[in-house]
Order: sequence, then C-alpha cells, then structure tokens
Amino acid sequence: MGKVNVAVVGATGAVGREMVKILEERSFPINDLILLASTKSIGESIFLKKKEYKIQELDENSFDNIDIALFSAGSKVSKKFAPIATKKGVIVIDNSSAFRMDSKVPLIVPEVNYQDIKKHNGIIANPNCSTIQMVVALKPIFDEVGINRIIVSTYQSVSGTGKEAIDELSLQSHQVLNNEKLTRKVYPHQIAFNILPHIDVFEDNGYTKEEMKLVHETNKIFGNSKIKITATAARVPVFHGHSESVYIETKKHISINKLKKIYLKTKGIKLVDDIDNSKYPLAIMSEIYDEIMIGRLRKDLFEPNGISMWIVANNLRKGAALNAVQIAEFLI
Ligand code: NAP
Ligand code: 3JM
Repeated sequence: MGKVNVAVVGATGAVGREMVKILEERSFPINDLILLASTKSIGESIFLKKKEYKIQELDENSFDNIDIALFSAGSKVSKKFAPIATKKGVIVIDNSSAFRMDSKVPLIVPEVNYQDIKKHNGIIANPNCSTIQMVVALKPIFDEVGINRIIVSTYQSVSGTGKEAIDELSLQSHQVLNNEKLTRKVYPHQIAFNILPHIDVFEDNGYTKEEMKLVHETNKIFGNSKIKITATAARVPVFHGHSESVYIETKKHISINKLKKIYLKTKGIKLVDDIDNSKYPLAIMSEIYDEIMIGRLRKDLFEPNGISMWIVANNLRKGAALNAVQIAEFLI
C-alpha cells in the first residue's frame, strides 16, 4: 500500500480525537481521511495539518473507497458496521471488545505479537487499555523465564470511560469543593474523591467484564498461554493515565538486576525506578511519555520466583489510539 484512504469511526470521542492527532504526529500516509460519528456531531469539524475535516454521519455507505477503518465508537457500533466495512474490502482495526476473543480475529499489541497481524480476515482487534500496558511490561519476562501466575490490581483514570466521564469528574470535583449538590450520570457512584471497585458490568463469577478482559486477552496475546490471572479493576479520580500494581510468579528464576537491564534496552518501555530519589511511574507522567513506564520492581519476600511492579501508561494513546495506529503502520 502507498497512500491510503482512512476512516475514523467515533472521531469526536476521547479515543477518536487522539487517533486523528496521532495520525498527524506520525505522518501516516493518508490520501483521503473520513471522520465519522453520530448525528449529534454533524456540523462539527476537526483540523488536521491545518485542513478542516467535517464530521460525517456514520452509515452503510461510509466505507466506499476506504482502505483502513479505525473504529472506536463502542461495541454495538463495531458489531453492526465492521462487517459492512469488511464486505467492501476495508481492513478494520477495532478498539472495542466486540471481536477481541473471536478466534478468527487477531488481537494485537505490536511489541508483543505483531506477527499475528497477517492472520487477519478483515478485522484486527485492539486489546483493552489495561491489557495493553500489562502485556508490554510482561513480554520480556514471558520470553526470558515464562510466567505461571499474575495478580493485578488496576487504578484506571476516567478518560478510559470517554468524554462524558471526564466532564463528570471535573464537575463533581467542583461541586464537592463548593459544597454543592452532586450530579451523577456516568458512574453508579460519586467518582470525585472516591474509588470505585467496579468497571464495566459484573459477570456471574463475581468478577467484572473489565477484569475478565485482562484474564482472557492476556492469554490470547501470549499465544493462548495458560497463565493463571486474577484481576481487580478500580476506577480512580484521575483524568489521564492508568496505573497497575502487578505481582507475577515466573516459571524460572530471574533477578531484579537482570530484569532492569532487559527493560533498559526494550523498545516501548521506560524504566522509572530510583526509590532513593522517590522516582517511580506516576499517572501524570503519561501525559508526557508514550512508553509503558515501569517501576517499584522488587522480589517477593516469601516466593523466590515472585516479582512485584508498578506499571503506568497513557490509556488513550498506547492503551488505545497509538496501538491502533501502530497496527495500521504494520499493515501498510
Ligand atoms: P467517547 O468519548 O464517549 O466517544 C464515543 C465516540 O463514538 C464518539 O465519537 C461518538 O460520536 C461515537 N458514537 C457513539 N455512538 C455512535 C453511533 N451510533 N454512530 C456513530 N458514532 C457513534 O468514548 P471513547 O472513550 O472515545 O471510547 C469509544 C470506544 O472505544 C469505547 O466504547 C470502547 O469500545 C473503545 N475504547 C477502547 C479502549 C481500549 O482499551 N483500547 C479504550 C477506550 C475506549 P458522537 O460524539 O457523535 O456522539
Ligand atoms: C473501554 O460499547 C460499549 O459498551 C463500550 C464499552 C467500553 C469498552 C468495550 O467493552 O469495548 C468502554 C471503554 C472498552 C474496552 O476497551 O474494552
């Protein structure tokens, strides 16, 4: 492929806007760019390289002459429109959970399993933001010594829920600080000055769907591995950047020093681990760095093959839009 015709579905959303920005930042070879959203956004424009792009309403004819479509408008939209697009020969890179566990759909994080991209049948799935940052951090360990067990707790920012949730945290923070009556639309409880151990819907096993995404997606990305994974996903009153506390048990022993050396030379990872100077990854650093940031690396006190770490990444960029654009770059 030379220059390509690209459609962004959900271009007015938190992820979609980031996609458009990243296409520009990385000089993606675009011939024609179509920005699609719902009827609500008709009349809006987005500027790219100082050129105005009018938002168009998504419909069955949106994909005529398109080569690659980046979807981030939720799974309902993906389930309806991705098959319409692929029938027209479009390659869809989908950010929703709609097709991630479909055995015919590769689930890709380029740093981990780019070689699976070529197995696609028209749709390539982008993993959940929490999965992406965890598998990038664990890939070097998985390759070096193998992993038996992962226990992960996430501290996810509100931008992962979308633009309405960003507004909700902002408004509620103002309301709490000014002793005003609280308004609530997006989350089941107040999110300002609070933590919610509840992301996405609860499943019959007591875990949330977000927690089960970490279990199933991680094993699929690591080649249908059988890692025993336990996840707890929490929403925290942070605007940008997801943080994760991750404990792993490896198959073979690896020292923290060796692991640090490996991380220092791994592309896409930034080691921020200098406790003597209070240096460790912070959510706010994800607004500066695109790398997956890793710190607080330490050995378990009781289990010789146990390692704990703290992982932070930008959920809208590497956790969603940047990963999708990187997949598109592999395609072309
Ligand atoms: P958002 O800020 O709420 O934006 C939603 C976008 O979808 C908007 O552009 C919206 O258009 C559009 N949309 C909604 N319903 C539509 C319809 N019926 N037809 C056409 N467009 C429609 O949400 P977001 O945070 O950007 O997330 C969007 C989706 O991306 C999520 O639902 C999720 O599936 C996926 N996502 C994935 C990750 C990941 O981990 N990889 C992370 C975050 C999100 P209007 O502005 O016109 O309403
Ligand atoms: C991140 O369609 C929806 O309900 C979207 C829910 C959603 C998802 C999802 O399940 O696709 C919101 C935010 C994700 C995700 O990446 O899994």
